Amino acid sequence: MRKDNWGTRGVHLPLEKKTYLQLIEDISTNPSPQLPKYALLEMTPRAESLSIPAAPPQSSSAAAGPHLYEEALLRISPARVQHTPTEQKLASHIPQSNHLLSPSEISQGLDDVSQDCLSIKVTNASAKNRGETTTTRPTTSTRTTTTTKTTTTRTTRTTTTSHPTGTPCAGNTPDTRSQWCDYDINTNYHDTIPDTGVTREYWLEIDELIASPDGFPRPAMAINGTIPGPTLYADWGDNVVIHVRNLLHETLNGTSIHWHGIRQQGSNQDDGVVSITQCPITPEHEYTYRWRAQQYGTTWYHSHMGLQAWDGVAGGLVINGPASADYDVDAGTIFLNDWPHQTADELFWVAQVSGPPTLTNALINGTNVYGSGDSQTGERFTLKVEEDTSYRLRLINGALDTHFKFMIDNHTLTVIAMDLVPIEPFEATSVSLAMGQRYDVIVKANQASVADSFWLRAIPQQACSDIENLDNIRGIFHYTDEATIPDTNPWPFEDSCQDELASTLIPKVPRNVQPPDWQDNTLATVGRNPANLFRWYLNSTTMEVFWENPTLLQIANEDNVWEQSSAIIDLPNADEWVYLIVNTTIPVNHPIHLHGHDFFILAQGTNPWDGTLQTSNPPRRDTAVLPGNGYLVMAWETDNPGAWLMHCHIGWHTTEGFALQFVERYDEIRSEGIIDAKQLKRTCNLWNGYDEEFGIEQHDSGV
Ligand SMILES: [Cu+2]
Repeated sequence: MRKDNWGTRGVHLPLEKKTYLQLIEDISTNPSPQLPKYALLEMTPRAESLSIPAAPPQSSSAAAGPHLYEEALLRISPARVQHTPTEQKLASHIPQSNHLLSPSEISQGLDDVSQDCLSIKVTNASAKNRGETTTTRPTTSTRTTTTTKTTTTRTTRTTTTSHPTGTPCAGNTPDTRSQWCDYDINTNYHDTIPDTGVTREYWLEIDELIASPDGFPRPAMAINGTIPGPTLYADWGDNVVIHVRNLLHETLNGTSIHWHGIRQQGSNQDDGVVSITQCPITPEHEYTYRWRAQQYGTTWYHSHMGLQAWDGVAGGLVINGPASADYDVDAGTIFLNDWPHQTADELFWVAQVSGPPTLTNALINGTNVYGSGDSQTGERFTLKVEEDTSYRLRLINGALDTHFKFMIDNHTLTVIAMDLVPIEPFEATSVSLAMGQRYDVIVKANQASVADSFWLRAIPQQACSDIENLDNIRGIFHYTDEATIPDTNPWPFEDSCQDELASTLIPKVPRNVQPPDWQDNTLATVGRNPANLFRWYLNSTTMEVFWENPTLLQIANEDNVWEQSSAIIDLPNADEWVYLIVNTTIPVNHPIHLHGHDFFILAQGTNPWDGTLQTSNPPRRDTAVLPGNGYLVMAWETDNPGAWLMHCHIGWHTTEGFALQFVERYDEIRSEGIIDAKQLKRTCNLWNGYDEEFGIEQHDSGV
């Protein structure tokens, strides 16, 4: 059993802890590479003032947040060997004299670092012209500036990715959003992918820190020093290469990054799921993911180890492409997260023993207020808009256990995509987002005559969520330069954790479902394991898989006899239609997420099911709600060889075993070069060595 209260996956490493002032003192007197890097982790009386939320400056239309934390800047010793571009950049902002940084120095450093966090490298000569698309693709173009800069400063870094062969698309304009050069919104992206010849390369570092996104400091984990992590951008058809470095050695955490909803056709090993597609990335080591942006739209990436995703290891992922309706400005991602004042890992023990705990607060793009009156801390999310301009908002529910309804008072929303699937636009006053789901919406700023500012709300649905700061997950949508406190009222809504109506979710590229070649039923139940801890079961099996023995390693070793607790279902045949009926008699909703596929929703509702199936262009997406005491009938084609996880996206439930895995086309996984056995074994050997040295214990389902 772990004894400390956060993040630890095993025994505690006896690192010398120091306060901020001690560290600065150390650096001043002895700038040696041996300085402890993580001296700031302990929550000290200094921590509160250390964790100033400093939102990087963005364009006027862009949203506030995410926060970059001061520690991310300060903890790097200038004398240390700098092994990544981000670290080099961070270090360059620490004055040689090592005096305490002034707020303006910090601000300047954060600004530069926030640019550098994106660390894009585009390996295509024609990509240098991308900066000229400013007016049509605002969010991308901001980053494109960075591209040129970082590329030139990294001449010593070589890239092993393929040489450019194709043609990037310059994008579209506010009046031609349905277009995408030789392609458009009607192109069937399931079969057709632009060859851009562009490889986008990113460097991410996962580290521990004290963060106070709502003004309350607590231990957290962050990517490149921000919560949420930096939004990554690509264009439809690009190759994406991401180097992930694990710096979680204070808490002895392995890690991985899963690219939620990315199809990973032919690249199953880059799906980033520990115990399934890889061993954990060992602290102080790097793992490189490579995949193709076959789809486009809005998604996110997050750790797929333990509950790290909900302690801060998550970020937005935007793939530019056509859209099913026009808009003026891409306002970027809006991340909705619950945010307890204890770590998810600490609360996991409560969840296992006595059920889901009340969570303290929630954040909009990594920021919110907490408390009231004079004791209120934190800052609200703000979004400045111009009258008569339309904005695309990319909503992401990255919560652990909170179902949100999103709305902006007095403004209607035009919904244009669900997950990575463009849909026929429909109007709504609010949208319902289960954990793991995304909706892209367009809002027209046309209410300036009514008020200067309006509440933008993420409302936790009490039917399935429990947040202390319930009615105060709000940002400000404002027309004036300064955000003033709005005096506006929410749209009426029904408190509910159901998906949007299937009749409104009509995929723009229609696809029909054929009769099943294979089908199965699975019943979701909950019970106590021998240790009297809650576990979820699918057909009487609760998943328990092991970090050191991922499914792909077993396949590489030619094993094909699975442990019952692996919860593996074999789908050996190519291009068959699979139907899976998931049912539960327990009144708890579960957002079901399938890796490697956008699945079709043939039926969904509360029991009893009358057997009706929608096979003509049904909704399809990567995450859908299994209603409490209800059913979800899913279908997909076996068109993607690999080991694919299916699980409930409630953090507690995933870690409590609510998961299955499908080994799709076993023979081809082995024969088609999908497994890079060398990389797989190297990662596992490193992890096993670390495990042996520190005695890491696994307390959860393994995914
Ligand atoms: Cu669940």
